[in-house]
This record gives sequence, C-alpha cells and structure tokens, in this order.
Amino acid sequence: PKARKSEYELYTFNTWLFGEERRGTLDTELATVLSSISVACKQIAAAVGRAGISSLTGVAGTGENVQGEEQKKLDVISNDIFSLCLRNCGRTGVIASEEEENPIGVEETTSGNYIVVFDPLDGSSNIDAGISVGSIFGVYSPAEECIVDMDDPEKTLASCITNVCQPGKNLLAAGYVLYSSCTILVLTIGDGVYGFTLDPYVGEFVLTHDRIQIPEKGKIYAFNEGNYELWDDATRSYIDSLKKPELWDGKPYSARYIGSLVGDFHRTLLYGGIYGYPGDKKNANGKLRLLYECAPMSMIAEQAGGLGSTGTERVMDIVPTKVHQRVPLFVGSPAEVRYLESFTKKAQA
Ligand code: P6P
Repeated sequence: PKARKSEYELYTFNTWLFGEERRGTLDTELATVLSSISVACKQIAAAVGRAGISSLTGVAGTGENVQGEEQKKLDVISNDIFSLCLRNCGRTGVIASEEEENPIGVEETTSGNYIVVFDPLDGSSNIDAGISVGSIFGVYSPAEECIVDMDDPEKTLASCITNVCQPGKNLLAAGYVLYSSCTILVLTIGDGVYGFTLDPYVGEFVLTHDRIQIPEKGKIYAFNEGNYELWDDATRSYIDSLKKPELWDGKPYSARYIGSLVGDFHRTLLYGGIYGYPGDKKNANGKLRLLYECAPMSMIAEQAGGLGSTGTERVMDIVPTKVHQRVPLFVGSPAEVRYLESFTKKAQA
C-alpha cells in the first residue's frame, strides 16, 4: 500500500474513497453508496462468523427463493442487511437482489439515485460446513427512466433493469466481499482493482492489495466436473486437454472447486487460471446470473488484466433482458479463457 506517514496511519476503505474523490474517479454520492455496502458486509461477516453460535445455520423455513433454491437463515438476514444499508444511505433509487423476485424502488432516496444489484450471500449452501461464502454487488449509473413512479413502480422497474443495467455501458462499480480465513473486500470503479482486508480489532477494511493484476496464465481450473456428462463436446475437450501432461511440459492443471463463486474467483484473480460455469444439457445458459454475478466478476477480471466470457462473447457486451437472466461464465487469466474460446468458438463456427 501507499507509503505511510506514521506507524499509526491506517489506510482504510474510507481513506481510499476520499482519495478517489480527490482524484475525481468517483463522486461523493457513489462514495456514500460504496461505504454503505462496506458496512453491510461487515455486518454480514459478523453474522456468518457467529452462525453456529447464534443458531443461524440451517434453512430459513421460507421455502424456495425465486431461483428455486431453498433459502438459508443467513440468506434472508444478509438480504435484509444489504437492503437496509442501501435504503438508509439515501443514494439508491432501485435495488435488485438475487433473493428478491422483482427489483425494488427505494422511497428513501434523497439524491444519487444509483441502481445497485447484489447477491447478498453467494454460496450459502456452504455455510453449515463453515466453508467460504461471499457477497457480490454491482452499481449501475443513475438514469431518468429509473426514477421510480411510486404510484406504479412495476412499470418503471422492469424497463429500468433491462434498459439501464448494461454492464459494458453503465456498470460503474463492481465488487465482492469474501468471508473466509480473512474477510476481504475487492472492488473496481473502472480504474484498477483494489483489495481491502477487514481488521477485526478496528472494524475497518484496510487497503492490502493495491492494483491487483491477474497472472497472464495460471495452472488451476475451477469447474464442477460432476456436470461433465452434461457439457457440450467443446467444453469437455477443453477440460480433457488441461489434464494431458504432454500439452503442459509434463505438468497438467490442478482442479480446485469449493462451490462458492467468490472463493473460487478470488483464488483465480490472485493465482491465475480459470473459473467456469458452462451451459449444459439441463440449463443451456448455465447457473450463474448475469447482472449480479457474471458481470461484476467479469468487470473485476478485465480491470485486473483478465477476461470474462460466455464462451462465445464478452460478458460485458451483453444487453440484459431479465433481472435474473443466466449466462455461461468463463472468467480468469487471458491464456486460459482464450484457450477455452478456441474450443467453443470453433464449435460455434
Ligand atoms: P454447483 C453457489 O450456489 C453458486 O451460485 C456459486 O457460488 C458456485 O460457484 C456455484 O453456484 C456452485 O454450483 O452446481 O457447482 O453446486
């Protein structure tokens, strides 16, 4: 991190936000939104860390969410925490959550009017086993057409998401928080990728990764090979090739997959390699959602020198049609993603 003036100087997330405001890379309104997200994630970190103690493991008993996944207690709690922080910061106009069927118009907006999409607790099936989970978010720029008519919110909300939340045009900020051996916030506002580790004694995120660069090439792939028989031939041939020692100077790739996108992605970002969730015979577009999983991770990857692809197109080029729209995702080092595309694009041709 930057040179410290004194051993007592703490380069916190808010210090960084003030610095970016001075540099003109973001305005005070967006800084307020990002600061409120960091508070939400500190609260979620505390809840996740104490899940077993305060009997927050297990299912919520609320049945399935819009994704058809059984909600965990912490899914509901994390969603409430995220929504409340975003409402109370007064700078958001629309929020869309993985846990909510429809986007929500925020009545507490005083200014800013940003659109925030988020997956409050991704990988929550890992919670009861104490395995890493994470929160993922994206902040889209405000737009006239997203100023919600509170007398008829439905009319505005759907069009707002599809017309405004275009990753390549309006995604201003993308980030995630990994709740693991450390709690780390990783963020880009379009000018590099930064990592902030939570200091539990101070309760602040402290800058620990200044302008993360993903390795050009890695040696790890993260795919759920349990789906191998469901994949298309191109994906299978790609994975088969990663295992051939003769193709890699006698050292084939290693497989690492923890079933939590944030954990698998964060390792890929720092160590290099590829994370993939392909389409398959059951779900042609795979499992991951464009707006609050694939687009934020792809923006971060690109800002760190990597790539985010569906196998046939750049994720950031996709214009969404639905808030929970799914797309295949291949994200990570340029070498691995380009090599994957050499299989998928050939098959497409
Ligand atoms: P599968 C978690 O449900 C998630 O959305 C990602 O965090 C994770 O990478 C993926 O799905 C795991 O899905 O089908 O491999 O269990």
